[in-house]
Amino acid sequence: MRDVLMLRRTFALAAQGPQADPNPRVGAVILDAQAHVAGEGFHGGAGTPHAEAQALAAAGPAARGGTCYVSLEPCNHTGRTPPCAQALIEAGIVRVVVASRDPNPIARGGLETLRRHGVEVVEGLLAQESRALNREWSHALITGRPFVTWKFASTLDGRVAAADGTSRWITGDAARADVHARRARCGAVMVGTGTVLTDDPALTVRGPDGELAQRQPLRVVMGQRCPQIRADARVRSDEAPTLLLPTRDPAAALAELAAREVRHVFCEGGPTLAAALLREGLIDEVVAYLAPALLGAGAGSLGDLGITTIEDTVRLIPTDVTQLGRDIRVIATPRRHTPKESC
Ligand code: AOF
Ligand code: ZN
Repeated sequence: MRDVLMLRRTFALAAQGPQADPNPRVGAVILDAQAHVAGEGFHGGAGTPHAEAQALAAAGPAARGGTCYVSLEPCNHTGRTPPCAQALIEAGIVRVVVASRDPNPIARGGLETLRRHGVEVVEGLLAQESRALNREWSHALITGRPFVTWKFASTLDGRVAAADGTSRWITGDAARADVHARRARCGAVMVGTGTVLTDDPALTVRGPDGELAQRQPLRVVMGQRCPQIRADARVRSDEAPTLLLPTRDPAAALAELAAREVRHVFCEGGPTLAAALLREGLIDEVVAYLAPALLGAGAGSLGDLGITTIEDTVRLIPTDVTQLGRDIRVIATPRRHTPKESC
């Protein structure tokens, strides 16, 4: 009972950290030998100490003979920071309770190290909840490719632009603020070359007054027309890093991003790129902003999927419907996501 309660506390701590690539959100609690809380910690973002290291620092010598609760298996590697399994052993922790194993092939193995050093290890409690804390990160590490969110904003009749090509602004301020908040949590914002050549988007994360956020995701432009993107295109500004991927193969593009530690891709169109991803089964979530407006003509949000009969419709499972100002946001998944864990 106490194990479950303490693990829930580690989840609450983890949720205080930023949700942003490439690192997971992790929380840890240390109890001293008398089972009193001696220290707590959570991970504050890439390059900062891990949750266990924070909790150990807070506990100091009180950790000796104590228990460490942590939402994710302690790491076993020297990455941006030293291995936590070793730090727990050196601090004299005698019992470690973790909610889920680490799917990261570079970092995992902490539980074996702890057991080898005589530390009692309890695992598997609340594993689903722990993975849900880092849905996209877990997906990326388990499958080897980033989690892909496809976002679009359209009129109720599914148009993303008018017949003359104009497209600003279909949705209102609240919907646009929501888009920026979602961009901010991703490792990369991706569009096709068509979108850059016709819309010249900046693809940066900005506040309500246009001010740039401190952390900017990688801007990715994919497609064979990359060489046509002008040097003064807004996506090439120095406001954020940019990667041009002159390929039409979405799986290859995602593999390239996975190699750069991108765990969550926010795909913002256009219709050709979205269709290419969907055809390959590479879209994990759809976030649609629907404005109460009608155009009747103009480009649609999604290109040809090769579907000719209603039986082949791509059916989605809706997970959330929310009104934002006058617009409606629908979140849906193409299929249920239960990637098998290999560890
Ligand atoms: C975190 N925070 O609290 C824990 C993590 O690149 P590094 O050195 O920061 O290592 C990142 C990996 O360490 C991460 O992918 C995960 O496997 C493991 N544990 N990571 O960012 C933490 N405990
Ligand atoms: Zn660690």
